Amino acid sequence: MKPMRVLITGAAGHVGSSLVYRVAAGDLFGLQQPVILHLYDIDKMLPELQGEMMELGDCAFPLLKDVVVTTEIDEAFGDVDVAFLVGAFPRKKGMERRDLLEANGKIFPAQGKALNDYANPDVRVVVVGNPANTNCLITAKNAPDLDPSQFTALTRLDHNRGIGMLASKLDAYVSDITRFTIWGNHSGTQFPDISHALFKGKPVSELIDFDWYEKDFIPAVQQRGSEILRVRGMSSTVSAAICTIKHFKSWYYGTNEDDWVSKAVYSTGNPYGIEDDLYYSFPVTCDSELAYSIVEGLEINEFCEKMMKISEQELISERDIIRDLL
Ligand code: NAX
Repeated sequence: MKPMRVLITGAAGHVGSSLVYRVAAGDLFGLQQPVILHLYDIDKMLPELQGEMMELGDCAFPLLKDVVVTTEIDEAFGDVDVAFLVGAFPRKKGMERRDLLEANGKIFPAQGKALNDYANPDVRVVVVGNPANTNCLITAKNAPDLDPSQFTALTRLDHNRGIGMLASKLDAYVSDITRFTIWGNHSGTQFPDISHALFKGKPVSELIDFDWYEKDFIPAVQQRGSEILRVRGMSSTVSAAICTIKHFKSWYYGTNEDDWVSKAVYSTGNPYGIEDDLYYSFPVTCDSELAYSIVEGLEINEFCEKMMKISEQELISERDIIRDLL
């Protein structure tokens, strides 16, 4: 079987290194498919990457055919089938969102060009590095030979955070909750929507108090990343890596019947009147290998529409800031 080449950028960082060992162990494609890992980071992280490669060797993963460790972009992106774009400049104290957008905006045009020029033309891309939705837009726009549907940004962590909190509120298993949605940006404006969510087939909205939903649940999901940072002085790592894998697996193997997942995908032509040319999180089903569709026909009430628009506006203003990079 031909090995799948999986690129992880920022592979020396917290999320990247958590991903590396899981992909090597077969978490992405199952226990038959060999993989070749491409580990990419900036020059000063080379010793970290080399240490990671030694540890991978020590694990003797049966499916790991080879490891490419590099700080050269053409080598890193060469022939890759899957690209997890995790590497990004971290937000520092006192930095505004605009500063972060500008700093990270500089990273992603080069990576879009490298995907365009060196990757497998059928590559699938998951952008994790923040601001993930707008970084995804920059990457896709700099890869004109690839289709915008080959690019996605991670909101699965937000989706799973929401399901986890609902399950806890309802004293239920997470598997009993379906049709939950994150709309919009992976940021404090994201909208966690329970208006179509079901608990064992019953509407969740009939089982919980709207006041709790609006005043406690929505801000808790929106601010979960900051809360983790506050509690332990470090942002999400393993949960981010696991949800990145879940995001890709839903795409590759398909979503469960009668359910969907949240993914930030290209908004052009979406059925909910969201502005074109953004990467916006929608409810998405995946029916066959590496294809997805935005769920159509959901009724959107006034409250939901207002919340969805807030996040849309934020994405439009992010796009305005980095327009020269598109
Ligand atoms: P770390 O600071 O631990 O790691 C980032 C890594 O990226 C470092 O090794 C750094 O050297 C590397 N890097 C910097 N510039 C690079 C470049 N030009 N090319 C390649 N690599 C580069 O951060 P970590 O905690 O791993 O988080 C990584 C990114 O994920 C951050 O942007 C973070 O905000 C984002 N997250 C996104 C999440 C999401 O749900 N979309 C959740 C988890 C995470 O917070």
